[in-house]
Amino acid sequence: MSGCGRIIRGVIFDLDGVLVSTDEMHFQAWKELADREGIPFNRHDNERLKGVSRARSLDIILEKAARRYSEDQKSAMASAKNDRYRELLAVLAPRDALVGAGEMLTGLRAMGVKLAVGSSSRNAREILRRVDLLRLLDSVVDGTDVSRSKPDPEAFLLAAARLGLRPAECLVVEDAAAGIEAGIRGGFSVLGIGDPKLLTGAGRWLSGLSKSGAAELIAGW
Ligand code: B16
Ligand code: MG
Repeated sequence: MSGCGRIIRGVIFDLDGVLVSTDEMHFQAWKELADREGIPFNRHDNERLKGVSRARSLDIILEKAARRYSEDQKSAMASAKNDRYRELLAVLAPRDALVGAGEMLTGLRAMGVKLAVGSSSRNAREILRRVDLLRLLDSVVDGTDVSRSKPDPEAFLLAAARLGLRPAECLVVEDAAAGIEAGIRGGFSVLGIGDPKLLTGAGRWLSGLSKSGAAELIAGW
């Protein structure tokens, strides 16, 4: 939503695809698992996994499986994928924050804007620590804090509550269709990061956080 004369007092950032990109690591870990099981999985399929939970990601991958898996087998597969993903995360360092992310957080903080992350990832805190952005945030809501993952607005609503703000006072910044939908359903102003054709419903779009100043980001909603 934009053009309603809202004053933005808080910004809730999605993590993966907005502040940092671990897409390639998620893809590699899922691809290795799919190959082991003989399940077709390519980069096009991978697009559907962005922003959704680990369990839902596995269900999407298993749509193309030739056999059925028990809940115990699925839980073991999700856990094996996460072990591999965490091995890959070990190389993450401050240089891996996306261009403009640190500057945007620093600029907004200097203006007194409250800052949170609302991520589906259960690894969000560790990722933020590795890229040295954790210290710039007032609150982090991750996949361990919510029972319903995006497109449900639970993560963003909890983040706003922790900032002491109403949804109408917060801007959600998201790169995935599921997250844009979550922001809209929660009553937030929503900025899309990426291709407007894939992110319908956002009030505005940017190709990345380096394309805007902090004051510009929150003005005019
Ligand atoms: P994990 P976000 C999401 O992070 C990723 O976009 C999505 O691909 C992943 O499946 C999900 O986190 C869960 O991640 O397996 O680490 O719990 O975009 O919501 O920050
Ligand atoms: Mg994302």
